[in-house]
Amino acid sequence: PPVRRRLGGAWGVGAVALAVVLGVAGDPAAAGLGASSASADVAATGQTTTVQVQVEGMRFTPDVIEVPAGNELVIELTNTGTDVHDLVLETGASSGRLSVGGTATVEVGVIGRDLEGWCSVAGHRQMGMTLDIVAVGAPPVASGDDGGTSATGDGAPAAGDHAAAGHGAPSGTGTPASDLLDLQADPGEDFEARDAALPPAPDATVHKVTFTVTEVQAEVAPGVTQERWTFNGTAPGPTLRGKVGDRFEITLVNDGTIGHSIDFHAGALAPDGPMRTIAAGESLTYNFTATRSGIWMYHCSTMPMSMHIANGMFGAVIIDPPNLTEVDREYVLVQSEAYLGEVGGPADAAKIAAEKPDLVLFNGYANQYDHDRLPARVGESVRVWVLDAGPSRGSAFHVVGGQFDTVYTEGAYTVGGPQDVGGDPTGGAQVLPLVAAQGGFVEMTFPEAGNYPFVSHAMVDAERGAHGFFEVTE
Ligand SMILES: [Cu+2]
Repeated sequence: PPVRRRLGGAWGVGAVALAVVLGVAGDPAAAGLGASSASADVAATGQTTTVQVQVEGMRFTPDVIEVPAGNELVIELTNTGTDVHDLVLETGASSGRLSVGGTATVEVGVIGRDLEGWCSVAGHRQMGMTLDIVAVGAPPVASGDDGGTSATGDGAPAAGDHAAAGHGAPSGTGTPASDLLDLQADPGEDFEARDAALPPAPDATVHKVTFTVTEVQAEVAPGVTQERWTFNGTAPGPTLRGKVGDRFEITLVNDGTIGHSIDFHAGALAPDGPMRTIAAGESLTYNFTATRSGIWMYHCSTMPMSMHIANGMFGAVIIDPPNLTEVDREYVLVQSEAYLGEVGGPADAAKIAAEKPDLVLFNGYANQYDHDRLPARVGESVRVWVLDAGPSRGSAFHVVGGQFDTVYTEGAYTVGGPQDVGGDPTGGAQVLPLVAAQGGFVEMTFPEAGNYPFVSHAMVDAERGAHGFFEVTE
């Protein structure tokens, strides 16, 4: 059986041999004590070991506690970190959520075997917030038998290991949301797709906007609800639009339960102050001038960023190129991945780390424009802005039955446009290629009435939600 890496070296080899010899005697589950017991079958000494544990960044310090087997362990935890944290043990003992500066005492009980603990705030365990309690002098037990310890031995649950990923989390129901996933299902009578139509930039040259962070329950596919972390209640957050030279004065208010922040790619500035993480209840101002055109991503930049973005904290700022031509219709689509955690819980950090999304979404909901098709008319010029918010995967935006006469990617026309790039008016394109965090737009004219699917032509993504329709009429 695999042995915990922390044992390592010669001790690890010895532990394997001993585990075989001791067999059932060393197995707390077999002894009827189960995963919730810290004591295994050790005799209590009547003594208590008290340990102060603090937080440094995304670490517990100390992160290994050695306790003489048979002693009671009491952990006095102080959150000396910069964000909300907690300590949950595999026995189920928990400190509860601690805000910055908060303290709690965790009575672990008599220590008869090694135990693992972690911070249950989404993504923190995967970033290394684990705590190992080593029972000194207890019979060694191989990790495969010690009840509740991850089989990978490094504190990170394997992808799809929902029980381990969600253990001790405050939200979520314990049921994997992916169990409910049915992409053929109808979203229901009252389903309303997010409006993909893009209004023109306002005349004002100063944009004063408040972004309020909330953690809400929202569907990402029919019948599949996740805890989404949002700017102003939706994922993606609001689309902002302006012109080169415009000033953006953003107030960020954190009405969530943990630390959050924001990073606007649309402005260049020193990130130190404006992109700092603020605790729940705090706010900050973030001012920038848009000096360059394009469709720019914004996102929460609090660690782990992959988790905060995967949970919905992203959106687009569109800065019109000065020579942008008039078109008949404009749409904006933001592509992102969903890594389903428990029903009602946040994303699954192990799936994020493995880049194994359950869904790829346009504007936050699987296949939503299959149900509410985007209208267009034959002969109209249609511009579609696309941002790939990731957090990790690219996009190959394509319209089935359509051809792009103009492509603009990351600040430059690559096909067509006012300068007729390449000097070949017959040139066309089939895909807008975007890696994570890139954006651009395409322009096209539909030749005849019909239903034109749009997809990410990375086919596995089209088949897990990155799909919609233009409904083109005469
Ligand atoms: Cu955040």
